[in-house]
Amino acid sequence: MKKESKNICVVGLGYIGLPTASILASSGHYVVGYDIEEKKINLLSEGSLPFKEPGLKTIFEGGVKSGRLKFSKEVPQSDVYIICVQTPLTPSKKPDMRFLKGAAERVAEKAKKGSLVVIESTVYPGATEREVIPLFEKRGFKAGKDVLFAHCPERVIPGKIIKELIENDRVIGGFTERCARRAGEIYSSFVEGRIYFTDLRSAEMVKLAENTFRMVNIALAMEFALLCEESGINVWEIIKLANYHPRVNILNPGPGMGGHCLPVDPYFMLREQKGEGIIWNSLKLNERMIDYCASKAKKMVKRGRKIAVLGVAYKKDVDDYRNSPGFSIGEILEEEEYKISYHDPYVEHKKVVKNLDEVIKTASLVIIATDHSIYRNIDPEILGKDMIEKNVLDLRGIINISRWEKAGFKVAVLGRGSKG
Ligand code: SAJ
Repeated sequence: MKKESKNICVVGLGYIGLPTASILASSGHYVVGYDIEEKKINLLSEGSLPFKEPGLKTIFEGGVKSGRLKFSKEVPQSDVYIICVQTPLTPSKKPDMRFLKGAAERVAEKAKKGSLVVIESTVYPGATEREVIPLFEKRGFKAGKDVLFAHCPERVIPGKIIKELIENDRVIGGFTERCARRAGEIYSSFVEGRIYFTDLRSAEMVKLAENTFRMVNIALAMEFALLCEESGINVWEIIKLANYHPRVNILNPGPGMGGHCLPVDPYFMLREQKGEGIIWNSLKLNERMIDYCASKAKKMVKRGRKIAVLGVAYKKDVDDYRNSPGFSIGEILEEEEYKISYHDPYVEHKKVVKNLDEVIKTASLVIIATDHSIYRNIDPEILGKDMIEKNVLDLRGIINISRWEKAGFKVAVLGRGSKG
């Protein structure tokens, strides 16, 4: 596909938008990054990054230095707009399209004939046509003719965003085939993976299907863990052995799927459907895991004792704590009069202490809530020396049980039945 420099405005400079803007600039486009948060624009304009992501600093600084990456507090006129704003859930678990509609409104005010608008935000099937396109049509633009629309969902994971933005295959859905092709010209300027074309709603549904597939499979692993605990079986042993089957890949149980994707996106799929099926029940099981894990902790130590929660990031080796099981479990225990301390080597948060000794001191229980790599090799002999009681609840199945038992710990592991 031909590679031509375009004026591109990336709307929303979060975990997806900022890396995407940086990569587009390094691929020869003239990029303006816009975000509704003025303090983020100020930070970026001073050359600072609002979050850590391997490889981002180099590409970001290269783009700024080349003059191809700039930041603005206003949405500019542009050939192409790529919208990467958050699409959370409302309290009643319905898609909250406010941020997307706000961003689309600001783009519609500046769009001109020939503009291409790509939505990367995760939306429900039909959302681009129902929530975005009318904002342009009310200004006299004809969709697919005056302004082109496409949906290109992202599928990167924190910690590998730059690499995956370049290497992952992408799906592009167009309002018309021409819309999809025009979007393809932009993405093929930096995507080394394959680009697959489809229609708008299919692309919107593909994203949801990907994350729902993963969510349901993790929920299945969680259900296996609960069943194994009841039957005195060690689920971790079962998973290891079952996965030797050439066509079986059971995922890991955990204290609850966090982040802004897996516990959220499947609700977009259920938008109009009453929840009774596998997806609904998997989401409900995921939500129950927080209470289940808190009740496991309550059975191990008396009220009023201190409990150290290790890990508040939603998954290993990242600094993102959205929908974090660690904080949710800690909050339940705090309501039951336990004293809670939080440790996390990656997360910056007022409740999080970086000094592990301080977090552990006088604790009666250590809960491992995130499978950060550094927790795998903690020395229980050292860790336990300042504890009042030596109890550990491993919610991620990562510790060496015999090593902790030898250090005098009473060990409980999610999914490991008492006789397991
Ligand atoms: N988790 C488990 N057990 C597992 C795997 C994960 O409990 O076996 C938990 C994690 O601890 C975490 C949550 O699930 O709390 C989600 O982690 P994740 O690694 O599964 O996914 P995300 O949310 O970081 O990224 C997902 C990815 N989607 C798929 O793998 C299908 C990613 O490709 C998407 O780009 C991302 O959602 C997104 O932004 O949609």
